[in-house]
Amino acid sequence: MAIERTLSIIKPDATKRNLTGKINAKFEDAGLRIVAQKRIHLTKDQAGVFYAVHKERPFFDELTSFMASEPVVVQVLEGENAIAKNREVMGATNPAEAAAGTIRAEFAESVGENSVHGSDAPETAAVEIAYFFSGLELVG
Ligand code: DAT
Ligand code: MG
Repeated sequence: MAIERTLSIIKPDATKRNLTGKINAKFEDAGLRIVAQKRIHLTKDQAGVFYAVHKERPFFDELTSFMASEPVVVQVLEGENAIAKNREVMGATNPAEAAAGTIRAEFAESVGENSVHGSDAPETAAVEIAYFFSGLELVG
């Protein structure tokens, strides 16, 4: 297994409820290291570029409005097999289907407002990390 980096976002439903620390504890307990982190307020257009892969989906407008509704915390997580490990800690997209103990099972409000984003593959992780962070901001 390789040391990987993945892009994580703590979404507006979670920042609004002051859950950043509880969610970060889940990452750290799973052995993921937060090597970069910042709180930003995305515009709807910036959220649209980030989620461009979903632009033809019926929920795209709802998704980008939601992501721009409140600040988010964007972060880079590092560790063994970090991309898959983070997806495991997050739980299924729909919180009703998320395994017990996962972030989405514990905190997500709905399939749309599901508390966290995590990259799904090495290629998307590289693009998503570069969208939010410069090399100087990544401190391993
Ligand atoms: P994930 O965030 O687990 O990678 P995804 O990439 O399929 O899931 O979708 C991106 C986000 O879009 C998801 O976190 C929430 C929203 N979304 C997905 N399916 C949805 C649906 N059926 N209704 C509303 N929002 C949805
Ligand atoms: Mg996805």
